[in-house]
Amino acid sequence: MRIDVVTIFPGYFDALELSLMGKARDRGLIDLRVHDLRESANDKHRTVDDTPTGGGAGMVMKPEPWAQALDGILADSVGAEPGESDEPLIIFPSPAGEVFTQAMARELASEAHLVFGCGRYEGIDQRVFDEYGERGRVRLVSIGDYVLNGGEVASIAMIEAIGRLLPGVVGNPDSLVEESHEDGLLEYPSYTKPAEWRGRRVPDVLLSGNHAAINAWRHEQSLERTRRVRPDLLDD
Ligand code: 6GU
Repeated sequence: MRIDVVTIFPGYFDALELSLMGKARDRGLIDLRVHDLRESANDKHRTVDDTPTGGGAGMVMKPEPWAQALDGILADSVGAEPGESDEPLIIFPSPAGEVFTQAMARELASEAHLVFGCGRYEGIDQRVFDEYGERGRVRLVSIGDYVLNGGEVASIAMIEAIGRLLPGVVGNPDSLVEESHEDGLLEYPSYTKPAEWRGRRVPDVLLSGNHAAINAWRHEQSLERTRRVRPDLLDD
């Protein structure tokens, strides 16, 4: 999968050189390219923001640097024809977007080319969304009901959630199946050796060798935990 990121803080994305994401990149499974939006600003101060039209607090990101950056990426995309399956999907992280879920991560993992446009300040001029939404596919996506300073941390979270679903990124694919949210429930508790630690015993069933009983216990734990912590997940 190809992933382009446009940001005024490329340094955030150094985190994706670590651990599984770093290995996936070294192995060519994820082609991540980070672009500094300021390089698409044409004035000598590399201005990317301006005051909100109509007044109000904060600053808004100017449309033209975004257009320069996105046009460059789209022109150099895998299958740049609109309507083709390889047509890139542009994601703008935004607290005003649809909420990112494991189901959305699965859906996005089947894309050939994702572009993350990281806004800062009070957001990006609306005409950028309108322009690229008309020319291709654009989604505004939030990672939850709280406010971050910009789209960078949200993009990193989404790229990791999507990237680990790509074939070969996680060594043992079984570990993807038994996780929280994959079956709509929270994950059951895990234990390792020793069987007793500071007077706390591992539940006997896990030491029984009875795999049917172990699976039943784990499912019951998942249900109980979900009912207690996230009853909203059981609503449907
Ligand atoms: Cl995607 N961006 C920002 N700035 N804040 C958020 C968010 C995104 N998702 C939750 N809060």
